[in-house]
Amino acid sequence: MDKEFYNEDFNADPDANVIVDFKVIVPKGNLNRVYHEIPAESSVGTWQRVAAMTDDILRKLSAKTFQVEKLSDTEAKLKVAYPLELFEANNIPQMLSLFAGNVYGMNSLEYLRVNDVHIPNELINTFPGPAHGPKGIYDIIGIDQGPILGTIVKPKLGSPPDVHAKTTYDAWRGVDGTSGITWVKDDEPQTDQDFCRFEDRIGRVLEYADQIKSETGRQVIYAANITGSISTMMKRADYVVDQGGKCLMIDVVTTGFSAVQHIREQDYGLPIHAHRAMHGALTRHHDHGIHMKVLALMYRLAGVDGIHTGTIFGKMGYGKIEEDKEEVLSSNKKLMGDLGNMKQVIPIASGGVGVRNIGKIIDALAPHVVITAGGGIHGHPDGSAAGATAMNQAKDAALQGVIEDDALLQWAKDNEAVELVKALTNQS
Ligand code: RUB
Repeated sequence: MDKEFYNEDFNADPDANVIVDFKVIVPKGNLNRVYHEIPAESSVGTWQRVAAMTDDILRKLSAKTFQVEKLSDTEAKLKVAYPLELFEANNIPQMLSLFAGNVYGMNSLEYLRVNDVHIPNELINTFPGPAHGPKGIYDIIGIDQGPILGTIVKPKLGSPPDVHAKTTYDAWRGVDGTSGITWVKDDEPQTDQDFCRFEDRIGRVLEYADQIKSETGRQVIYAANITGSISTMMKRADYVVDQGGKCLMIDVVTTGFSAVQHIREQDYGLPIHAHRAMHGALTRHHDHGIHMKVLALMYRLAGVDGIHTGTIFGKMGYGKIEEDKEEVLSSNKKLMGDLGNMKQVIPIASGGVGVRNIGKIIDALAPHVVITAGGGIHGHPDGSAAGATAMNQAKDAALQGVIEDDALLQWAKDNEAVELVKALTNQS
């Protein structure tokens, strides 16, 4: 085969090319073939030469495999360079349809994984990115930095608006008005069901947010889940703005990149909390799909202000979501690292968080993180207010370096952190 799509001597200029790190697993005998086929199918080629293909098109626009690390007769890692001219400004679906499109379905491959993507600043800067970022969020709350503690109202579905709202208030308040958490999010499938209508719920919860403000001076946040069709999301966002809400939540994988880009373009003036439900369908198989850090990067371009990236302890026997620490750290780097002119995105750690493991998250991810605990707060033997206070106490302990179970219980007793003692011993 010729060197149109595979050339190890090709010097891929990182300012002029999007560079994608793939891992491939192929049936025996196919490796060399896919070094050509992946860049061909994902740029200007197809399965055979066509009459209108010119040398000029090939020279200017063909993607090229330019680095190969062969792992075995059937596995390899490759870097493929895509000329910037292939990409449209500010268009995430188009970008993904190029390098993460048809290639997943090619029958010459068994598995294909996009492990990383480099995007030149010229293209990065065509996207809006976050309007607020961590700094904007800290300003709304009136703090200098995180970690910010939060909760997801549980049960995740079924409570009527008054119960949902009162639970939110209890968690914000804690046992004494000042020891509660700051951030409350709806759960990802909670939108506008008969048992808890959107407007009723949001109205009541935001009244409680005002009450907290007048009682304690604290500005708390409610991430109201506006997920739906685009027109529905716009109506819901307007309602949240009208009611004085401070944050919009979107299930960003299930709603899709265009939907997120569209909501960002409306400039509602509120941060966007991105829930990643369904990400595992894309990210979980380590030989196939897309690494979470690549999704994190896409949502940063799209303009969310915070996104779930995991808790770091999924493989340590804690938590409930599968992930490893390196995976989470690499996603968070995509959110918080330098990226053209773009603001940062605050990582959100959630899923199976409790008083026994929150210290590990704080140790690994603080200060720039939102940590949300559902069952870990509402499962407290004395209820949601006590659970929120206990979680805050566990945070204080972690910030003093107390993380492991025995030491944490001793710390709780020494500091008369009654709610934490009860949470750790599961006694009311
Ligand atoms: C957490 C919860 C979160 C997801 C998020 O509830 O419902 O929405 O688990 O997962 P609980 P991730 O605290 O009771 O486990 O952040 O990994 O996407």
